[in-house]
Amino acid sequence: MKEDSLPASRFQRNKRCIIWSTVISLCALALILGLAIGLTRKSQSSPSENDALQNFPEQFILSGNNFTITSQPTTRYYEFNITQRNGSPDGFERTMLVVNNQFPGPLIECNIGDRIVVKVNNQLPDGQGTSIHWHGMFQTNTTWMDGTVGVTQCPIPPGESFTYNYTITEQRGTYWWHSHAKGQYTDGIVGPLIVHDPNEGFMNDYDEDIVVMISDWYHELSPISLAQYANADNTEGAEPVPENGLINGLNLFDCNGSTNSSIPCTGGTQANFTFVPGKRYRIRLINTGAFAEFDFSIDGHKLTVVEADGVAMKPVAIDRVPIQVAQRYSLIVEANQTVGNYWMRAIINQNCLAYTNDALNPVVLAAVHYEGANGTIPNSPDPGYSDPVDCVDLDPSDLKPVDGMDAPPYDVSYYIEASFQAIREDRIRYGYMNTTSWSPLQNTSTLQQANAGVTTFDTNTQFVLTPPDNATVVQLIIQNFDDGSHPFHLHGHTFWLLGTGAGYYASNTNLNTTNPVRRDTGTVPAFGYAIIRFIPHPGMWLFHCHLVWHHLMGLAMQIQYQPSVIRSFDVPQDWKNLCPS
Ligand SMILES: [Cu+2]
Repeated sequence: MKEDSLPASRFQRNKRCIIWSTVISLCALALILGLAIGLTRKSQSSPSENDALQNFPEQFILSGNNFTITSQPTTRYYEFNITQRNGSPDGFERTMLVVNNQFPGPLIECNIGDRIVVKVNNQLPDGQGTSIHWHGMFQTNTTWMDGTVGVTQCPIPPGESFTYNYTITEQRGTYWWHSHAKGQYTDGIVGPLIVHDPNEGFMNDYDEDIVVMISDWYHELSPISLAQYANADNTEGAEPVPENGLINGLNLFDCNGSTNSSIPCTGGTQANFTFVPGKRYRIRLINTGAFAEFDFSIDGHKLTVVEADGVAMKPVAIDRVPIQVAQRYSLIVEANQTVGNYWMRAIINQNCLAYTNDALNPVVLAAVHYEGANGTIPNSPDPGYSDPVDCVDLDPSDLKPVDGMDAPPYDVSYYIEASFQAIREDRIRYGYMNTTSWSPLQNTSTLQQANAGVTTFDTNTQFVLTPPDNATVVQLIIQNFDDGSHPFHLHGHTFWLLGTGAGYYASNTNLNTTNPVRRDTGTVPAFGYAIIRFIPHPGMWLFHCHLVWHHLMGLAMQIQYQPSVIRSFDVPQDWKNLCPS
């Protein structure tokens, strides 16, 4: 899609007029109806402390609201107002950071080829800069729109705005967006990003399309949890353990387990889904959490995996899916069981947690209600699952991309050691990629510097790997010296995952180059290794463990590709202005 072809044609403008007048008429009708039946929902654009935090389950049912799946590109405009407020997704009230007064945040639903324009208004209190990262988006020729504080931009200061503007080419499937400033997404700045494509290949294999976001949930703001973790007394490096888990932003909580009786606690509600007997559902499963790995299942139903991280996979039917932080799967589920009510289970794998939190019920449930069933509360028996011993991905050998591509030979290969070490004077354990522990640059970003012609970076905090300009395929061997596994995410790319294993990578380690899984987030096992290959494109790309606590302690590095092209990028002035000169 060329940029100059994007301005709307008269036909499109007329069409847009018709759409807008339809939208306006529908809005007016909805308003009248809303008033008539006494709906109390407030305007989404003017949140105040007194409004209840909004959860809109209807936004998780895709292709509603007259959305049309088409290959005709358009521009979609959004406005995100980011505020700090109280909320109680599971009935336990805490301070949250949210977009448009809703949690989970607004759905971005679009078609391949669409231009996405999001004006982000930072209405957070002083000192809290923010950004939005579009997880999994390639950002081809728009690396500055990747939304990563300290890497591709400076934070949007409180009271100010920044408009993201990028085009989604050659990508379809299931993505998400989240703040990439400190640990803010853990506090509520998250939402789904779905890209439709009429040529995705399996649109005829399902009738309904729904989003299921699962996440762990902490009852403290992320800076408080981080302070517990980043502490010299925490010699074992025990990561904070969540108090709960959520499905589409909801769950119950046992208020008796709450230690502070002065904090309002109502016990919450569970998410619920309605199945029409005989219909087939595409579930877009997204782990938007901070730390916990989940195993997802629906009692009595097979799950057929057809997509991982935006890449269509040959169908494989399984009973439960392990999903690491930041990963996504599309699962096709047929409502082919006896009409009744069934539990959807997202179970936190406690073998991946550093300690037991008595407040945590690791079995996170939602109700799947068949239309016509008696009652709504599931009574399906507990399948008696136990937690997998290892905190690893769904077996990569189960995932075969439909669009088969063998991993090409690499032009350059790098060996990277990931570790946690308490070697500084403060005795705090930091994450290292080789000898560098990442922390974001202040008042600038590596991309800003690279665009201005800077070629060397502060190696204390920035490990910037610059492959040769003519390297078309880059290989990374990541050797993990930590007792925890790490779901690594490469910004702006999907990579081939050629192999993972326990122990040390060796030159005779068996690599699978025959149509291996391609994804954007893959797990390096505890005391193990992973080998990935990717085709780099110009820009500055963060490569980091997506477990928030590990990332914040420095387990991150950057790939800089073709610095001369980065220097030639005509970056927008408002982007430059984010960094104080
Ligand atoms: Cu990690």
